[in-house]
Amino acid sequence: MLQNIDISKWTKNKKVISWVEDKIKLCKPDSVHFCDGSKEEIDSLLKLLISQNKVIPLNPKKKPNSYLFRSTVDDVARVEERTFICCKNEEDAGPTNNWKDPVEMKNTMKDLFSGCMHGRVMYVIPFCMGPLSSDKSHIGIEITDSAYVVLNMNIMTRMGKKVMEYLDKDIDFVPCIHSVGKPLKKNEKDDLWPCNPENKYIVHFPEEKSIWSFGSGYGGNALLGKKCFALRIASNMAKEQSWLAEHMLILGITNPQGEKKYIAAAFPSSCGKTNLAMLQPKLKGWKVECIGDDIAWMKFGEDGKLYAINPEAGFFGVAPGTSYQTNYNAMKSLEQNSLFTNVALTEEGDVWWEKMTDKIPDGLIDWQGNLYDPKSNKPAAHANSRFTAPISQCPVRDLDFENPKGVPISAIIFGGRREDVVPLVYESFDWNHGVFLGASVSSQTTAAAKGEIGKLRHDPFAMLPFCGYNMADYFNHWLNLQNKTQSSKLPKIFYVNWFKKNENNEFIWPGFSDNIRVLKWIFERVSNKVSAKKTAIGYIPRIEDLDLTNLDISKENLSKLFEINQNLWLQEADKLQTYFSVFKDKLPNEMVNQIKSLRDRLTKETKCAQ
Ligand code: TSX
Ligand code: MN
Repeated sequence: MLQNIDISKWTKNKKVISWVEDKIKLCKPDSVHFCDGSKEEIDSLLKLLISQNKVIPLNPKKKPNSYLFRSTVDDVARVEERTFICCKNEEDAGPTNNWKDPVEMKNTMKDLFSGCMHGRVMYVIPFCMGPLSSDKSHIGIEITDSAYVVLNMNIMTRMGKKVMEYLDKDIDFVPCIHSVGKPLKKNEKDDLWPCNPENKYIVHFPEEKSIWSFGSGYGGNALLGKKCFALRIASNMAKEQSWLAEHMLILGITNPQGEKKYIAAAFPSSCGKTNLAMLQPKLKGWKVECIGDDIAWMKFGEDGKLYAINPEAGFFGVAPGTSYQTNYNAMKSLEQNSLFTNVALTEEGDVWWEKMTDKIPDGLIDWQGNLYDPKSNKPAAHANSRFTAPISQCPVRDLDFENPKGVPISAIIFGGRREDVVPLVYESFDWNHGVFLGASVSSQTTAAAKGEIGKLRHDPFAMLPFCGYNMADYFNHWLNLQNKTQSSKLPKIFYVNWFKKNENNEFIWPGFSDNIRVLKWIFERVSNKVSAKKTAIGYIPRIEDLDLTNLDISKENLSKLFEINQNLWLQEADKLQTYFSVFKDKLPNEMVNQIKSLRDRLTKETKCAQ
């Protein structure tokens, strides 16, 4: 049984003390552990998990200080249908979120959490999203009964003792409570991956800015600093305080003359965001450096420019597809001090996943712990298996990653996976048109498990599962930002598509390292060094302005890459209008105007050069 715990020894912050006391009473853990983030703490947690067979230490000669976790089959991904935004008015959650009344939901959660940590340790994790000393950063505390969560939060956030001085100064925090939802009876043996698949709830209270998560131990469901806090709750804070919390990578790009600019980019899943964030450029003299691969918090600086920080401290990346060929810098980042979830295990005690190497190693153990049969037609690693690696280990991490000011953003890129219609790159006419491009982000599906392959899915700003309020209000928030600064200070907005195919169903653009050619054009557009061709959908590069040095691509393929088909684009406008109709009269008029102007430009066949 739990003795009285004196929380005031841990912090002077009254709000923290009463919140933690309250949750101890509610969850009734066997003991409470206040995380300090020390090496000793992490090592002893690992020792405990190893003794319980809940983690497999990898071969230190292959992956030093790295560990493999295996989840159960019913807990392998985020659960969007179990994710809720609980604000007073349903309309404030909007048509793209699941809404529940906050009072009702709070009662449901209190019932679920009541006694849910019986037989377990309650870990209290103070964490900071963003550099510790930054005025753009925000603090949270996650209460959890999962040691896996503690280990991951230790890589993904700045956590532990270093955060306490800020809490002691009475700085506000976002309370986050998580439980795997599997209390243990006396002498009951624990599962290797405890969870409660029948009762998963990922719940956000945007008005009080708190998070309650129950029943899942996986990724974004359980590491509450990431999608729940840094996107869903932070998007609400951002709306109230005129900043942006976005599902964007941040990269620095330096030209051969040593001039540097920063770019933020938003893509739906399976478009290779992590690959772009740490790209190895093909063009001589160009350099790309990584600030982050998933989330950007952007606020206006005193100079009127938009400054971005990465609230995270690690990569929680999809493993399959990652290789030294497709993403050398990610592979270097995960060579040590990393965690792996649901990947395959080799005979040598190393990790493996699909497309890591051409040859499938002999004697693989699959993600469920069974000997792998390459003839089974099933993958050895789960399609959503993950690596957790510190950004500090990324060979091309940007030195300004820890800069509390953040980095000035010169360009914002949106994109999606489209076999047809959308050209390799185009630039918006102005801010309103750029916001329209963000709102129109869509991607064709790749995963066979989720509906048909190739189906078009709208995913505005790549924020569909992550916007913590009405998406129509979010469009409006983006439109309003232009009133906060001079238009010359705003980033230029672009749209890219690496995935156009030819009539033989082959990708036309080589992608990956060659994407630097597109980034170069964007860089030079931003510095007004290169011209563009005005079309009905936006500005596209003149072929002679795109650096195609040492690239073997035919004239036909090139023209196909930049073809704008009037009929297909009119259909595109129709599809978008249909999609936007879910927002009813909440949709900003400007979005309606943008569709109308697009149709007008397409039908007027504007082919005027500029
Ligand atoms: O990440 C990708 N990027 C961005 C890289 C910085 N991928 C992988 C997407 C799944 C996550 C890409 N796939 C990209 C891309 O630019 N392009 C493609 C399509 C493609 C795939 C293979 C080849 C060319 C294009 N070529 C060969 O396989 C030889
Ligand atoms: Mn993401």
